[in-house]
Amino acid sequence: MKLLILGPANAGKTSLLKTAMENSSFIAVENLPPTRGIARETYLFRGLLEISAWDAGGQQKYQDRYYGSQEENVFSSVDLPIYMVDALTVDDTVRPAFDKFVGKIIEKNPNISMIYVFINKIDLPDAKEEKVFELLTKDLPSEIHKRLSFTPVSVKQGSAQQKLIEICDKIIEQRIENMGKLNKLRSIVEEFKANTGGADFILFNKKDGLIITSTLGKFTTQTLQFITFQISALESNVHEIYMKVMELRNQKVTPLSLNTVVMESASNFVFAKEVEGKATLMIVTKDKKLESVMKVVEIISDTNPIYEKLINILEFSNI
Ligand SMILES: Nc1nc2c(ncn2[C@@H]2O[C@H](COP(=O)(O)OP(=O)(O)OP(=O)(O)O)[C@@H](O)[C@H]2O)c(=O)[nH]1
Ligand SMILES: [Mg+2]
Repeated sequence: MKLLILGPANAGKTSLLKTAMENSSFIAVENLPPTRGIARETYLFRGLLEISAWDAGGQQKYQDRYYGSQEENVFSSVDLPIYMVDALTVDDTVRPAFDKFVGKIIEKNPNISMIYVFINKIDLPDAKEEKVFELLTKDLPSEIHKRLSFTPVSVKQGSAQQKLIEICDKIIEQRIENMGKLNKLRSIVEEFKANTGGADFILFNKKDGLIITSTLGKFTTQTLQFITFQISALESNVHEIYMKVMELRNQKVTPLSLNTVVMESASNFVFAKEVEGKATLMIVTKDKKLESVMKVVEIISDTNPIYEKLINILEFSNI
């Protein structure tokens, strides 16, 4: 997991990492020299979570490089972005530097869920954490604000370390939970395969089009760009005819939805089915035998208990 901590010089970034991750006391790190460029360290947090910590020295000459030649390296693939400012500095350099950081993090990591902002040194009598908070949030668009989490902290008193540890614990929890879900999803697609005489199932995450799991293991492919099925004209036409048929049969009309498409090759059928707006299941039948095809249709029916299990897991996950 890549942690990037950036912010103005002297804010307390290195002090935080050393005390939270290396078990050093604050006194032991009180006379740290300014960090020159990026200092990288790897920690195994709680023996579980490997953290690659990128501590970005805040002096201007280094900052220019982060947003220049080193941009791709510094800002890409960040899992945990932290911006640290001190609570003493309220001047007109603070906000533009912050906006630049937030903008770059979101640009390079569009799926990032949270950017943490630590307003440090609140132990000092001149600390103005509320003013700094106001300065950083004034006229901030709400879609940006909701991705930011502000915390007034003190590395000296230990609250910054507590907060960082809390964040890392949450990441561990989330990962363990997701692992469990992933294993369950994997076993469900295997169950599908066993019940359909060997069809292959590939489950795609709808949001990014990436494979969640499949009966072919992990493999890379182009993202599935089937964002939503659209066939509006045909759909309304089919709907009308369907209603007529049901009327003639004296059967109840229930809503029709376009959630499955079927394609055919000389030797297979290929199904793509939307799963509760969260995922798309792609199925390649083993052959074109009636039995193989019927089994697939049966398994992806909303009332099939294994299919229901799949829906339940996806419903409560944020994979
Ligand atoms: N009073 C007080 N001082 C702090 C706190 N956190 C850090 N400091 C002091 O602030 C100074 C700068 O700390 P660093 O951790 O080196 O700051 P930095 O953000 O890494 O600075 P650069 O590497 O230059 O970007 C040191 O003298 C720290 O002891 C705090 O919570 N309270
Ligand atoms: Mg430093």
